[in-house]
Amino acid sequence: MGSKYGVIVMGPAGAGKTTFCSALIEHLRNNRRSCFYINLDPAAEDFVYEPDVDIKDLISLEDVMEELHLGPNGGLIYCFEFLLDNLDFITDPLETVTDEYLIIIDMPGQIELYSHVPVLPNLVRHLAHGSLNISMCAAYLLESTFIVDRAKFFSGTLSAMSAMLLLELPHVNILSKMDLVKGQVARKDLKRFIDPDISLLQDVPDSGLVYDANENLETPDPTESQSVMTGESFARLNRAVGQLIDEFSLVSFLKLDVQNEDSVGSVLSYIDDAIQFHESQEPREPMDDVQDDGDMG
Ligand SMILES: Nc1nc2c(ncn2[C@@H]2O[C@H](COP(=O)(O)OP(=O)(O)O)[C@@H](O)[C@H]2O)c(=O)[nH]1
Ligand SMILES: [Mg+2]
Repeated sequence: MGSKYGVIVMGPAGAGKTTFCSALIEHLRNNRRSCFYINLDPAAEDFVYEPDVDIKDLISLEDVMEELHLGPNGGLIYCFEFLLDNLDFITDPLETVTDEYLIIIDMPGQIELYSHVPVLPNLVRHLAHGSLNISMCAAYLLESTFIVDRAKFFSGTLSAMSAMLLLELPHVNILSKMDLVKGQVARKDLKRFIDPDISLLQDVPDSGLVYDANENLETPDPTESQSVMTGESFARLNRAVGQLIDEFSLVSFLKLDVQNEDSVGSVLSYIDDAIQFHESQEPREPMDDVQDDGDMG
């Protein structure tokens, strides 16, 4: 009986997923909450908190690449297919995890996982809809430094949306590493990224993203990379992407500064809401909170 609760932390490589997981674990500990940490990145090495389950104990990406002559991306997909064939590795330890725990799943950054390869939806189906019946949400991280390059930001937003549609889970989008853009972006500009405003793609004259009916009277050489990135077709593609994001209007971001406990706590409260964590919790006796705490000063 009882339910289980979890969050799957996703996003491109280097977005700060593992760092966010550590900050989340620390925050949970400080607030006397339990967590169960699962690492599914077979290339991850350094952890502040040792994972309770680590895919590296099942399969080594290095071995896969060497023995099957695969690159890192193909190797990773192989590892996930292997995991799906050996699901007990992850489902068995989860059987005994109770409803007070937050299960945190730290994912690799390979973008194909979030676009068209079906391994992740399969895994999620087993965790969320199988006998484990984990109430789960997805946290998708995007680096705030992407804001500097608007086309990059919108392509990142598109990948967040793709993951959202692929997994059909409650979804929390997070703009990570806010410390890196602090003081560099005006508050009102930042707002247009938090709740993406597609006109951002149109008001950067020097990016070539502005459509001007009088320009390009001569057709540029389409094979030149410069003309691809500044030409009208690139601008039109961007506008189409922007419009798509706008029409779905599903993507908005929470700001995350991992160094800041309040910021981590605020993101956690969105995750808790998405999985309806608090609804399940038994009211605790005040004495439960001070147990095993010798220093109550
Ligand atoms: N300045 C800053 N750096 C960060 C932050 N989060 C992560 N990093 C750095 O970004 C790099 C990638 O972080 P990591 O958590 O391993 O990303 P992952 O690949 O998504 O798991 C590491 O060098 C981190 O130290 C952040 O909030 N601020
Ligand atoms: Mg990582």
